[in-house]
Amino acid sequence: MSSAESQVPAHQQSSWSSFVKGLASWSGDLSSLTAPSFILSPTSLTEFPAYWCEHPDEFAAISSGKTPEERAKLVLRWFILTLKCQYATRNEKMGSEKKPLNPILGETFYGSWPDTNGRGKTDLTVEQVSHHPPITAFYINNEKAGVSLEGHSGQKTSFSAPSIIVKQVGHSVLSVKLEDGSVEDYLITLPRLKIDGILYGKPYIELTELSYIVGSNGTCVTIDYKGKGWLSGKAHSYKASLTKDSTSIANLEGQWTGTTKDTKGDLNIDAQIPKEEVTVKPLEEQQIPESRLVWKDVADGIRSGNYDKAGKAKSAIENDQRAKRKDEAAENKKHELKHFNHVDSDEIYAKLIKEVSSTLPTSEDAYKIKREN
Ligand code: HC3
Repeated sequence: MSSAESQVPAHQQSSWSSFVKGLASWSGDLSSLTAPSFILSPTSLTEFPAYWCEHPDEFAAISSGKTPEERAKLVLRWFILTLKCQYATRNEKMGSEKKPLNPILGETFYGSWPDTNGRGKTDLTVEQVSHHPPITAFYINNEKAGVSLEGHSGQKTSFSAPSIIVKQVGHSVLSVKLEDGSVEDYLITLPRLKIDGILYGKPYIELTELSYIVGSNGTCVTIDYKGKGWLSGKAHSYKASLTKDSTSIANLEGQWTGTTKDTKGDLNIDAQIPKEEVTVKPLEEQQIPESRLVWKDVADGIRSGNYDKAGKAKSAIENDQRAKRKDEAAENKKHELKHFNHVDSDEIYAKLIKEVSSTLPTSEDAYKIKREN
């Protein structure tokens, strides 16, 4: 690598080299590895579930499908559009993938997308339900449209030179209330990530292997993610096939950051359509442990380049957390989740995963939103 290609600031070259060397012997939770300041993000991972809904109209439109086939196509369209938001927006906004803030246990993030076309408002509830290992649970709901998404996300990371491999732990379930009062569920598994560009100090995400969307209505999507050099030779390429009771409905080929063609039908997608960021109430109206308030001083320090301020604020949060856990242990008290209940085995996962994979676990735990009576 020539120094002209490197995005690492000259004065951080040696700490970046040590960080990269450290990665080679690292496996487990990357969030706790200390990284050089230029690669730090001022955003906590509890904000990331908002990426699932940066096309709120597409999300709400799912229930307008009249048949299982129509709804499955709308689910697939919405899902493909979420990929660019989830895995490429930070590159566009900040020039590269950065290291997000590691949420504290119980940290919350609330947001919404206003009703812009009569389909209703969409609300987001996020809670950090585990710190070691880090797990984030979320619930996105459009009451009027009758569409919701419930899921949790964690990561297992390893280094396979020159990339970081991130196995996503968890799954999501999209539920659609139908006119006859019944509910259709779609199990969504999460793709594997390969973080490239590390040696140059310009990390970016490529998706790899397979992910699935399995409907309780007999529909099934397999998505095969391939990087550069496959099909069109373009980055972020993928192929997806949608079937209903084994009959093919759509065959997609394209880029999840760009355009997709349906070689079977009419499900052509343009991932460049405008997205809508989540609306969050002002900081003055937030309360601890709401994410932006918890991390305010750290984020201010990172944004203004005052890393000393950021470091001190981060240590204060971590010390406070250690003291809280110690007190809980001394009092024999367990941290209570605010918005979610943990279940050892998600019934929907166990029922639907069988339809697509014999290699994925037959049962997975989950976090279910606590419903008000
Ligand atoms: C791997 C990752 C943390 C996890 C992020 C997840 C998987 C979280 C759930 C979202 O729905 C999707 C998502 C997108 C990005 C993922 C992050 C990318 C980088 C970050 C690592 C912990 C940081 C790696 C450090 C460095 C310096 C290479 O960026």
